[in-house]
Amino acid sequence: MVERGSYTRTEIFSQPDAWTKTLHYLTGLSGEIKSFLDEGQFEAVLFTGCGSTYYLALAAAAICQQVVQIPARALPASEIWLYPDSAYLTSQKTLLVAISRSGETTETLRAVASFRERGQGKVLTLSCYPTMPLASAGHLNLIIEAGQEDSVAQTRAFSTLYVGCVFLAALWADETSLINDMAKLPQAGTNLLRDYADVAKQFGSDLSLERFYLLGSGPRYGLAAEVSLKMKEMSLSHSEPFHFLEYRHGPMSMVTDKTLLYGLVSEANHAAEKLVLTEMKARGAQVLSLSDSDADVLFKSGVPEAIRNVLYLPVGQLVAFERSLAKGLNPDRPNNLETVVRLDNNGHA
Ligand code: F1P
Repeated sequence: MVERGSYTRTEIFSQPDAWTKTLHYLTGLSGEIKSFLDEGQFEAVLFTGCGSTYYLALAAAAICQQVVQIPARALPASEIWLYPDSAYLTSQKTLLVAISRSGETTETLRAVASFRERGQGKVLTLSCYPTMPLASAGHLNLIIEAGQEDSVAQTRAFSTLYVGCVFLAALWADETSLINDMAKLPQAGTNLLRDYADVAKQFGSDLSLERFYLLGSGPRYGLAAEVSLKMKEMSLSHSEPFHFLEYRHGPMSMVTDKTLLYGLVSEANHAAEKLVLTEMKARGAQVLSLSDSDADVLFKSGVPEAIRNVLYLPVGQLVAFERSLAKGLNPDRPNNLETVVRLDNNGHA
C-alpha cells in the first residue's frame, strides 16, 4: 500500500530537479521559440488554463507584460471558449498561450479550438504529456515532461510550467542575464525546502487554525491564488487569496487568532506589504511572511525579483500537505476531484 501523501511529498521535494530539467529542455529549443515569438509580431498575449493552470496563467501574464512590455492578460479557458468577444479583440494580433498539466482538459482544448476557428493569431501550448491532445493543438507546442505527476493536486507541474513561462518571457525580451540567473533557482529551491520544511510542518500541523488568507500582489497574485487552491484541495480548508492592500478593504474583518496570513512579500514594495501583515498581527492573526530578506522565510536567492517568484510556492504547498496529513486526509487524493475535468458534448463533467 502506498503511504498517504507519498506521491505529493516526492513531487514537492523534487521540484528543483524538475526546474533544472525544464530549463535544459527550453534552452535546447530557444532558437525555435525565439523565432516563433519574433515572427508572430504579436500585439497582445492571452494566457489560459483551468484551476491551477488558470492561476499559473494569471502569474505568467503579469510577468510577461512586465518583462516583455507587451499587453498580457489571463482568463480561464472556459471564458475564452464561451465568451470570446469579451476575451480578446479580433482586430489585434493575439498570441494565445494555453497551459495544462494533463493536456486533455476539455475547456482548454475548446478554448484553443475556438480561438483557431475564429482565425485569430497563433497558439503556443505548454503541457506535460506528449501524447495528449493539447500537445499537438498549437502552432508551437512545448512539452515539459519533468512536470508530470501522480497526484491530483498540482505542485511540481505548476512550478515547472511556471518556470517555463518565466523563461519564455525572458527569452522573448532578450534578457540574457535573467535567463542565466534562472540557473540559480534550483539550488535556492533545494535550500528552501531543506531550511523551512519544519516551519511548514509547524503551521500545517496547527489544527487550531481555521482560515487561511494568501496575500500576493503584481506577479505574485496568481501564485497566492494557487497556494490558496492547495489549501482547499489538499487540506479542505477555508482559504482565499487577496492582493496585499485589498486585505484592508473588508477581508480584515475576518481576522481572528485562528487566522493564518501567508504573505508573498515583494522586494519592490516590501514596506507597504509588510505593513499589512504587521497590522493584522496586531489584530491577532498569525503571520508567515516570505521574501528575499526581512521575512520569516528567507529565499537568499541572489536572483532578480522578476525570476524569483517560483520560490514563494514550496513552503505554501508544504503547509497544505502537512495540514492534510494532520487532518487524517490523503493529500494525494483530494475530495471530489479528478486529475482531469472532461466534459461531454452537453457540457456535463
Ligand atoms: C487543471 C485542473 C487542476 C486541478 C485538478 C483538475 O488541469 O483543474 O488545476 O488541480 O487536477 O484539473 P490541467 O488542465 O492543468 O491538467
